[in-house]
Amino acid sequence: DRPAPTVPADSLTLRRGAARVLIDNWTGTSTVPSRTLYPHQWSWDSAFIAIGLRHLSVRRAQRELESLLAGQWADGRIPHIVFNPALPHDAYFPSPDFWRSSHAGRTAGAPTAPETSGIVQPPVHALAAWLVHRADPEESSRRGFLARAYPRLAAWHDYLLTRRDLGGGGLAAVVHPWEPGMDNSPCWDRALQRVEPAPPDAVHRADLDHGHPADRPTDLDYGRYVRLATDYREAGYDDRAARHGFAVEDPCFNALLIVSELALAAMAHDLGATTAPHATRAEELTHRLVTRLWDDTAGLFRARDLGSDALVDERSVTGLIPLIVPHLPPDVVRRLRETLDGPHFSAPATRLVPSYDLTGHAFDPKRYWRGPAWFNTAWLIHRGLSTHGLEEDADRLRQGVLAEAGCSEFAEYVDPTTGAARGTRHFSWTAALTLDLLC
Ligand code: 9YW
Repeated sequence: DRPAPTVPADSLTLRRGAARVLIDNWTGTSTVPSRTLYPHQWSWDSAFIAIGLRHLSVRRAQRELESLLAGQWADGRIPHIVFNPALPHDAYFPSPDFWRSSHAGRTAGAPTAPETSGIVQPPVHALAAWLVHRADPEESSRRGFLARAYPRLAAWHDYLLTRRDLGGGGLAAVVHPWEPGMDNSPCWDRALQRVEPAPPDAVHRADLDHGHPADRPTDLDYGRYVRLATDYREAGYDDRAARHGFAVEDPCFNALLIVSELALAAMAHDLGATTAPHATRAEELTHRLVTRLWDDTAGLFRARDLGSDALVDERSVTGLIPLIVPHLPPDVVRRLRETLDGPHFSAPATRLVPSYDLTGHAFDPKRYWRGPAWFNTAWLIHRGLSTHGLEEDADRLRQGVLAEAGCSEFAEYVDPTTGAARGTRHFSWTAALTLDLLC
């Protein structure tokens, strides 16, 4: 065991390093998560990136979100990828040729350009837009940033609350493991067993050109991801027509919807609207989140598999992120804090939060969302701890983020038990959220 590194004494060096990553990954209209592994625009990455960019350039942070919103569909969905038309099609798999949004998604309202994917990612965008606005309200008002973003973000949430209420319990469901943003989490293993993988020749692992196979999802995972995406495409990405082979209510996804509803409430107030529904919705969603997903025995939220209508018997970081919701019952907050400090998630060597139960049967400290610690989840939990006045815990996590980001070259993720860097380096949201925690 190595001793936990301290934050580099020179936080200016860290700030410069983080800014350099964001500058290098800026394409002129948005920021790629990684120049090599993820060379297009990703949805929740851009939201996290905008939160950091606002400290470098408010205009650029606005632009980041507006570029993403340019890919929004008429049904309100914000796609998980907006493709850069200048790149060759084999730069990333699945490419625009696979998703065919402008054709296959026409009924569901996909734009004719840009090409996008047909699935979504967690709704952290309204929170990001509000934080970007707050960074310089005058500049934002002068440019009409909120007035343009608000109706689009409200339409996005309407999509999730109507078309994606697949369980009928008032929460939004995800229909693909890429949608909760934690692709190969052990939480999805059982639900995915029901999915027949696509044949190997339908899958082109472009990710393995840039990532180590031990750090990435397996071929079997990819076969199933491709099958689910193909079936959704064949149904025209129409949630009323599609028979989803995978449908899950994810705690992190819904918690972000709640804090983003609260951000919309603040935006509506700022814009002078008097009858916006967002605060009431946030309250109702909080109640449903606790009723449908809280597991009092385990002391964390669980994903609900709508295929079996049962809570998934795995402990994952997704179940801790609802700490970010402000109006949780005090007992739930107390239990979440205990769980964070307990044997399943406490990783003193890094002070970060593993993506999956350290004692769990599927724990793998290297492989993506099956154990490694990620910086976006740490940032969300840090915000949750602060929201509930747990400043000492929040500060410990912040120190962990700054130390590990600095000594891992802004890695995509790290081994929570050693701090060893994993995945790609110079990863944008790691840099952006480091910058945010430094400011
Ligand atoms: C994919 C871009 C995305 C993230 C996800 C992460 C991974 C794989 O990379 O997804 O090909 O979409 O799991 O959270 O947004 O950084």
